[in-house]
Parts: sequence; C-alpha cells; structure tokens
Amino acid sequence: MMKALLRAEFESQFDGEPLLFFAPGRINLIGEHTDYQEGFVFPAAVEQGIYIGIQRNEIAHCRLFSIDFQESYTFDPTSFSPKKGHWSTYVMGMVSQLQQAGFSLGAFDMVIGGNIPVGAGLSSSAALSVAVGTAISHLFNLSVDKKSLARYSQKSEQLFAGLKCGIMDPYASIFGEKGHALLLDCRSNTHQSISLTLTNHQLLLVNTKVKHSLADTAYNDRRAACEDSVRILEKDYLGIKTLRDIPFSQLDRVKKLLPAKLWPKAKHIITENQRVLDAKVAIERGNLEALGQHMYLSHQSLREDYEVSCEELDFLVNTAKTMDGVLGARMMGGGFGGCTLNLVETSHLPDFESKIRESYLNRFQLSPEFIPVELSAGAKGVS
Ligand code: GAF
Repeated sequence: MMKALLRAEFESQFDGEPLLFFAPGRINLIGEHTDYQEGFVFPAAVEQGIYIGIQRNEIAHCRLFSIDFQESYTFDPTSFSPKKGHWSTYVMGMVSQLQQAGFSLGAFDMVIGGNIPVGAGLSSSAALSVAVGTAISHLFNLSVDKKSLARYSQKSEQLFAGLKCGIMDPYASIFGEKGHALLLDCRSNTHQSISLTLTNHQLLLVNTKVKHSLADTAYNDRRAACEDSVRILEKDYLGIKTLRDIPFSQLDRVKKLLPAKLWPKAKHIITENQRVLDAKVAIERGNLEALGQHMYLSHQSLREDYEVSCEELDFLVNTAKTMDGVLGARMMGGGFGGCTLNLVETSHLPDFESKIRESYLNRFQLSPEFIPVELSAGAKGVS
C-alpha cells in the first residue's frame, strides 16, 4: 500500500523508478530517560515507520517531496542550512552528518511517506533520519556501518531539532528484530536480542493526542539535572562518569549526598536501570505479570520522581490499572504527552478500548487513538 503510493508519487514528482527503503519507529518496553546517562533501555522496532523512494539526479540539487505535508523542498547539497522545525531538517541533518564524516554524496530526488503517527512518541523523527541515512548510504554505495548511522541520526536530532537525545531511538530503528526487544546497554552501545512471544497478550499504544509544549526544554533540563548529580557524587564515588555507575544498593547513601532537588531525578535513573534488568529476567522466565508490574513502577517513578508525565498520561495509566486483563501500563518516550504502552490480554482488548475511549473522552473531550504494535525488523531496502 505505502510502497505503491510512494512509487506513484515519485513517478508524478520526478518521473523515475526509485529505490525504496523503510525505517521503523520504536516502542520502549521499559528504561525511560536512562539512555543519556549510559544506562539500560529495552526498545523494539515496530511495523509502523517511514518509507523513502530515492534516485540520483544530474541537476546538482536535492529535490524532496513529503507525502504527509504535500510539500516540496529543494536544497544544494554543497551549501545548505537546515530550517529548524521543518521536516526537511531531518534530511539535511543526515546529509550534513554524512558529509562531516567524510562521505561524498551527490544530488538525489527523494519522496518521503509513512504510516507512523507523528508526535505520538513512536520516534517518527529517528525513523525519518534513519530511513534517509539508509537510503543515501545504498544509493551512493557509502557502506555506512550501522552504529555510526545511529550516531549520525542522534547527532542530527541534537543539532537541528535541539533535543539532547540519547541513542535509543535510532538504535532501535536500525537494529530491530522481528519478535524481539533489544536490551541495549547505552554505555557500550551493544545489545542482546530478547525474544518476546505474545500469544494471548497484545502490546497496545494509547495515544493521548496531546504534546505539551514544555517537552523539549524539560527533556534538556532533566538531562542537565543528572549531570549536576554526577558532579556532586563524583567526590564520593571516584571515577564515576554517569549515574549508570551508581548501583541500586547505593540508593540510601546517594540520597544523603544529593540536594533535595536533584535526588528524585537521580533516584529515577538508578531505579529504572534496575527495573530494565529485572524486566529482562521476567521476560526470559515468561513472567508477563512481573513485566507488567515493572511497567507500572516505571510509570510511577517517571511521574513522581522524574516529573515527565502529564495529566492525560496519568489518567490513562490509572484507568488501565483498574481494568481486568491489563498486566501493565506506563507512559512511553520523552513524556508530557504522546502514548502509553499497555500490556493487555487479547480477550480483554475490545472491553479495554471501549472503556478507555469513553472515560478519556468524558474527561478530556478527546478521542484517544489505539495503536497495536508488533516487534519488528529494523531499517531495510524494500522491493
Ligand atoms: C526521547 C529521546 F529521543 C530518547 O533518546 C530517550 O531519551 C527517550 O526520549 C526517553 O527515554 O525519545
């Protein structure tokens, strides 16, 4: 469906037969806001993502067309400045990163489409820059290795979107595996693929349909608070680089060392890292109930300690908690809106959706969106 649409649009915009590429969005089972403190995260690629059609051109300019925005954009690859906040930024950001890394690339035509909700916390922006990087790398035979591609995507988001994000989103979009979640160590940038087969359960996103405007500033503030804590703690914990270096067993001591303002933020990172490791054990034992409990605790920590939740997310999690057949629920991604991730027994799905829809509508006069997700493969060429 997307592929046919992309080909037809490419034909009408640029009159050619493109090479097609796809990069997925991601969910995160657990491990929120820990990536930029070199901690553990547990994401997975999903089926929804960004499709790109691309061909070389001889006109010395890159010509872009976005199906979602029904908008064209042209830039000179030898001299350009990304426009902050515009979708083309993610293309130019990746081009710029590849050029800075020494890759030489020519001009191209590109059509961008997708089936991933934008602003819902599924990381459509990482999917876009990973799709762009994958497409350009193939088109110009650049042989960009996967870990470097993840770093270019992260850097491009940091520089051009102003979000001091971690590595999780592009990493998941690149390394995703069908039926698996990735237990990613954000210090070594290596992962273990953990099989998660759900026969009687479904991972279901509920989109709050809100994105509060303080999100990016608050994200960068939280990151700065963690760095402040490390500067204080390194006097007592010689050689630590990030909060990843503080084991769970040290919580009581850390509480005494940090000022009241910083302590809850550090507590979230230290406890969340432990929850990720506990969640891995739960999955390996096939104990979905335990996984669900870790999800609830993660939400509580993000709400009370890290303070990145919002009324709408809390309402959805609290409502889910009262319902039969729900094993766990939590906010997912950066916070202040976007989606909750829910682990629900398949037989309870219709009831879950109708009750959540009704109560959310009553409370916020907004209809939530339900997005079932499957753990899927990472970025690839498609035919
Ligand atoms: C956003 C960021 F891009 C990620 O790096 C990560 O920090 C996440 O928020 C929170 O876990 O998606």
